[in-house]
Amino acid sequence: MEQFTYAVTRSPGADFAEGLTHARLGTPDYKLMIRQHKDYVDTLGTLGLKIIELEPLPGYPDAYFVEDSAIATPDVAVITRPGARSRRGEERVIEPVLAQYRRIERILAPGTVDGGDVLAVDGHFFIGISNRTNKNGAGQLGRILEKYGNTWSPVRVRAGLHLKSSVNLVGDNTLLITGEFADLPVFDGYDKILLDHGEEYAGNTLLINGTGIMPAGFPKTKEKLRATGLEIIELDVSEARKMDGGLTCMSLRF
Ligand code: CIR
Repeated sequence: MEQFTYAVTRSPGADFAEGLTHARLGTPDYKLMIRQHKDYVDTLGTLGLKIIELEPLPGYPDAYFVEDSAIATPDVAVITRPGARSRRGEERVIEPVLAQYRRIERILAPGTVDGGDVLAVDGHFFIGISNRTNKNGAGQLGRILEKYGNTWSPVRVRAGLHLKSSVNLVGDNTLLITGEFADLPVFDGYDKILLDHGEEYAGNTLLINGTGIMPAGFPKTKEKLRATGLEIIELDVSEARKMDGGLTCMSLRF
């Protein structure tokens, strides 16, 4: 299982509630968002990650969802071309940060990729084709990853914003997955923990060097994950959820 050393994070700006969302969960609260974000960053630090914390990016209210602007592997950082127009430009700011640690490659127009659509499992990359990541972008990313010795498969994202809204790695060979994705042949051969109806949001659980960080308030999923022997930390991410985001989106691990 990939071990992470670094996490890039960015504090949410005071304009964060102007970001894109379909969640219809109400207006988020800035103070609470900042507190929850701090808990999140502190937790990553507690788990041993070195935090590369960036300042808010004025004019880019979604920029604290740093996961979307790059894909970092042990060998390369691929700078994306975000699928949402309002987010284009975030990638230009992340590039010089990652260039200090990794060789850089880029997704070029007309390709689009959001990092939230890219799930890495031991050198294999599932790349979601979604409203944000198009076929051209997925193909570009796949070819770059192949150059560095990885394999990939495309997955049509039929539900949720991104692939990782619904599918995530929670063990060596174990996926936490919603019903919409569980039967796809592309995921044959993996052990699967199926999310219960009403707990789909918990699919956005983040595995950091053997510990699972899951959103608070999903007891059935917590029980299922605990039963695998996984150490679990719960975090309240209610305000990021109102902006269609969650635990994986708020950091870029490598
Ligand atoms: C957006 O719509 O782009 C942001 N409001 C949410 C992005 C969440 N990112 C992720 O799941 N990787």
